[in-house]
Amino acid sequence: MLTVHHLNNSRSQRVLWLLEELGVPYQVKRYERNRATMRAPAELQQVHPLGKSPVIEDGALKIAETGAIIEYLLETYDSAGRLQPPAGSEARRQQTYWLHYAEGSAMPLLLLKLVFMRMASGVPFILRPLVKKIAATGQARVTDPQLEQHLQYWNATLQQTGGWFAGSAMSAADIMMSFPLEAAHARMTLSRERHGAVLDFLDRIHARPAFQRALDTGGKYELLK
Ligand SMILES: N[C@@H](CCC(=O)N[C@@H](CS)C(=O)NCC(=O)O)C(=O)O
Repeated sequence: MLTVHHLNNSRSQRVLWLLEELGVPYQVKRYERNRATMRAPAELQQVHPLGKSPVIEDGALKIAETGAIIEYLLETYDSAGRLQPPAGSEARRQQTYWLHYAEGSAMPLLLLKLVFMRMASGVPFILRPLVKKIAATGQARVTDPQLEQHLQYWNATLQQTGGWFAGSAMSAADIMMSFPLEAAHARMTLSRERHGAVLDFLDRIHARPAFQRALDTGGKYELLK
């Protein structure tokens, strides 16, 4: 049976959700982050040299990187095209774009924001005000204006397509993009006025039975707001 190496509160939630949407049987091997460092346990390095999640094993195959996993699952278990627009269509091209964009463009910025947010923790008391100031400046000058630009881009895209990232129906692009949207919601202040379509998207995906089943399987997901 297909195995998902799943880290709590992580990107691998998307893989569980996709498997639930497709109705593919799977089992989960759970790993817990270190509460102080938020790093994955060293045990995950026995699964993959980078020790990151998600990784899946399907028979003799072992696949890492969410985008690569999602492409493999679509090719192998979605011959009916339930979660991918037809090959050659403009919507399919859009799906490919968002599958790459999520980890290539959105997540590096969101990770930098997280680094700034946590920069002062663990720093000696005497240095803390200075480090806090540096972190606040980094957010004000670097991450926050760019993240707002990305948020506006997502909002406009979702408004234009009627609520989904690639074409007029839900696709794997929405599953891939769910994590940057969750992370942005957790790390930025979103408003109905400026980010209404993004917030509606999150409400809509959270209400899906397959999303809820994936939460039951994956355990507590603290990025949810
Ligand atoms: N681009 C990779 C990123 C993988 C990644 O950074 N995973 C995080 C979970 S959100 C992780 O395992 N972090 C634990 C650690 O770095 O120790 C993917 O999408 O699969």
